[in-house]
Amino acid sequence: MMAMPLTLSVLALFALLFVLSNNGAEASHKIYSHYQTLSVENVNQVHRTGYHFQPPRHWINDPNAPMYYKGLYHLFYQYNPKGAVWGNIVWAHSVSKDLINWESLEPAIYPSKWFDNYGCWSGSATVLPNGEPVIFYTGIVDKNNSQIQNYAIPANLSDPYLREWVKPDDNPIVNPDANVNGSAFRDPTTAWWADGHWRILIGSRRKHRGVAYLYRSKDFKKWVKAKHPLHSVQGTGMWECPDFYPVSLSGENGLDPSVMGQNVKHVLKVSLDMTRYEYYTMGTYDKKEDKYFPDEGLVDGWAGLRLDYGNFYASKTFFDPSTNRRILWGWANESDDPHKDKDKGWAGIQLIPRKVWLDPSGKQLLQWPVAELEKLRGHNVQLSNQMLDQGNHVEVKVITAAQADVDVTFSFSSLDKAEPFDPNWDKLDALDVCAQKGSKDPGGLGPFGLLTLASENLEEFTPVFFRVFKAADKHKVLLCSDARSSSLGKELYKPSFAGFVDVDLTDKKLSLRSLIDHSVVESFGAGGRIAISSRVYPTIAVFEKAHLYVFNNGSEAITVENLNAWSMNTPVMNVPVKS
Ligand SMILES: *[C@@H]1O[C@H](CO)[C@@H](O)[C@H](O)[C@H]1NC(C)=O
Ligand SMILES: *[C@@H]1O[C@H](CO)[C@@H](O)[C@H](O)[C@H]1NC(C)=O
Ligand SMILES: *[C@@H]1O[C@H](CO)[C@@H](O)[C@H](O)[C@H]1NC(C)=O
Ligand SMILES: *[C@@H]1O[C@H](CO)[C@@H](O)[C@H](O)[C@H]1NC(C)=O
Ligand SMILES: *[C@H]1O[C@@H](CO)[C@H](O)[C@@H](O)[C@@H]1NC(C)=O
Repeated sequence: MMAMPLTLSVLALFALLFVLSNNGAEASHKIYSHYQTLSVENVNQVHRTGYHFQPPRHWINDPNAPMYYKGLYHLFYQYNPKGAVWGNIVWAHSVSKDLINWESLEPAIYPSKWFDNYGCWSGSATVLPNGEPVIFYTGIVDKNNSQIQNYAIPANLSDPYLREWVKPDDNPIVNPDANVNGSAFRDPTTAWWADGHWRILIGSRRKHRGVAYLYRSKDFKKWVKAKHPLHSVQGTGMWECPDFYPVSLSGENGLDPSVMGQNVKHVLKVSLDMTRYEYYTMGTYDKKEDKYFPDEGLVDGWAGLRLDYGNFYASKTFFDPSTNRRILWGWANESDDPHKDKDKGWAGIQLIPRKVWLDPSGKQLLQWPVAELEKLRGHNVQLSNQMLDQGNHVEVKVITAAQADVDVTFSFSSLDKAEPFDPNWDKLDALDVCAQKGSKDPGGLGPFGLLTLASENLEEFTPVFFRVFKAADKHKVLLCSDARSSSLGKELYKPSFAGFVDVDLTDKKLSLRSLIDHSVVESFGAGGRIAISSRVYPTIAVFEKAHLYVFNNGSEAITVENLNAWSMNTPVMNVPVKS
């Protein structure tokens, strides 16, 4: 009688061990070992993007070490050269003159030394004062995912493509000490210089506390851990991909990471492995204490400000000295499952690079797609002073609605019909408010906005819309990018992504820009005060069957004051550099 259950439990134990040994210490990416090395020949084109960054095939994740060097933008990224799921990670490498047309090179960094034999994970570039770039990255040294920090330098500084990278034998630069969790210790930042020392951050956790460890160096070679982390927050779990940089209190120009002083505020962004979302705060960097203090009133945790309220992770900025901009890259994963990614032969895109700067209010960052993107704009259609009564939708015709850029300003004559804001919603994520108050539920002031990637009879559509609420003391504006009706396809992740945007409604206008690209809708509300990206997979609304509409489902009439839509051309996307 005992034999059966015992056998079963032994089997169960083996199954459990199998799962554990596969998932192990790396919480970030589920492991599908049988797909990891299943090279793809036939790539399914249906949902591939036209102008977002992606390689011809296979899996990508974090953007790494973006930089500008000798007239070229460089982007490295986590890449599986052997399959369409996470695994076998190398640093793929691409270059561009304009951040939009990209040529690919051979992978720059891949496992080859004892200090990175089990993986070359994310990191950053620092361009030293003499103009020489150095990359810091996380090396995996054993099957337990033990993590250390390494550096790599260009083999030939005269080569603007920086084709070849050398990993010197005096690596690593940083080993975890006994107080650091060595399997949660990764993603070194760009270095900054202050008071006679270089400094970097490394993301980590101490039990449930998210931590940004600080390391200092006089010579950029020997790095010593500071007594205190730069910053840490209880209950936030592993901090991945920290990003720390100054922003100017006046104007839109970006700053070199080492700029300090009166006219500067600092930004700390972290990617939370536990939620797979990011948040940021702004605050003061006390370089004497080497500590960072978020501004009062900002939420330093789950519910903090986000660079993007949708599908956006492992982001990283860099300073572009050629245009004095700070530019942000972020990764968007797929919303289908790994079996489908295996079938379609690819997974992951980088979102359009964005310029970031401080809002004049000092209370948040602003973002806008880099101006270079506008070079791809083709055929243009305009609408102006188009009235939208409740229940109306009007088509924006004669553009390629599956691959488009739309910029629209809506106006209304009064705020009176704004619906009451339920105080209980303060406890909810905006995504849940959007789930309750979607585009289909008629409202007062809103829902109004765009229906993107819509089929002609609206069996499928991804609405991006505003809803304005009246709270006790002020109006609250919700921007929602709702994937729930985006596809008739089953077993997809279809979140009702949303965020509240702090915007002045005195002029009774709200603007929206959406970058629509086959399986991604990347939207910027109120002039870049909020961004939301959704990945969606329509089954009917593909290629020329995709339509674009403006709509209003609120009782307050809305005017499309001005709308510009462009068909977007396809850039050079990761064609190999001719040698
Ligand atoms: C991995 O971790 C296990 C459990 O802590 C330990 O027994 C083993 O020696 C480690 N292996 C390596 C290669 O460090
Ligand atoms: C270094 O790069 C320059 C510019 O591309 C090239 O002319 C030169 O041959 C390279 N040197 C070596 C040693 O490869
Ligand atoms: C160390 O980090 C790993 C990976 O995140 C985690 O599984 C483990 O629980 C951590 N250990 C401690 C003591 O926090
Ligand atoms: C507008 O509201 C009507 C009535 O609830 C609904 O049938 C329709 O789907 C809504 N339109 C959109 C775009 O959600
Ligand atoms: C992207 O995929 C969805 C659906 O599988 C997950 O729910 C997200 O957690 C994941 N996001 C990241 C950043 O990995």
